[in-house]
Amino acid sequence: MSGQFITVEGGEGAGKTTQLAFMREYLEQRGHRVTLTREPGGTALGEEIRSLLLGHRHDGMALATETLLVFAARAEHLERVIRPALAAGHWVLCDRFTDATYAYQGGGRGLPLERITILENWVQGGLQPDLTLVFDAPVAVGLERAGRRGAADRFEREETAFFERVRAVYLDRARQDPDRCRIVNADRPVVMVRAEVEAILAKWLGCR
Ligand code: Z5A
Repeated sequence: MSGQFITVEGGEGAGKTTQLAFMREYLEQRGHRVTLTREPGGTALGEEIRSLLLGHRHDGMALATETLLVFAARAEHLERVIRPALAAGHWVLCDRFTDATYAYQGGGRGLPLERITILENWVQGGLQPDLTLVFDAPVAVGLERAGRRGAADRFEREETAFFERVRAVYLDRARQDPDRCRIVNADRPVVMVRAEVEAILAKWLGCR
């Protein structure tokens, strides 16, 4: 089987990183070679861009700057990590991708979605994830979990309404694209979420 591109999405503290480790284990146990990566980031330059985006040195960043930085990091990531890994037959597991831009810059910050689509078409050239898991939990639940990690990043300082808009866009996109997206109820204990994720992967693998 050729490489597959799987992304995980969701609001803060939805449990993406936790479940990605289980997903990697599940796929490797079935003989797949896995490249686990994240956005923004995934390359040396991308991680530098990530620290500009998440840190507090540039709190007054223009929305266009923020969006272009996200796509600059994505262009590097696609060129240096994602496309080569897929070409080598790896399964790429990516913690956030372009759905996050629609959710955060589009939903959260109000950037017209068609501008994101222009950048998406340019930078991705038609490449889309084969499968996207959207981890969904009430905003308060996710923020409480994320808060356990300590200092808030530039996004985590936003007000609750921002995260409600982010959540709404994620759910909307997932419902509009059911072939690619699965919504996972993340407001349950880790083991229950893991069981659902593995069931989704098992079914999906069975159809490949
Ligand atoms: N961003 C953007 O604006 N535009 C874009 O295009 C992209 C990103 C790609 C970085 O994301 C930021 O970049 C992000 C949007 C923006 N906003 N922020 N902040 P990130 O993925 O690095 O940051 P994050 O969403 O804050 O990730 P996170 O906090 O690491 O959340 P998570 O990965 O979903 O959760 P976790 O680390 O697995 O779990 C968090 C805690 O909850 C931890 O203590 C776990 O042990 C616990 N946990 C996990 N699952 C459970 C369950 N089921 N029950 C109870 N406790 C749990």
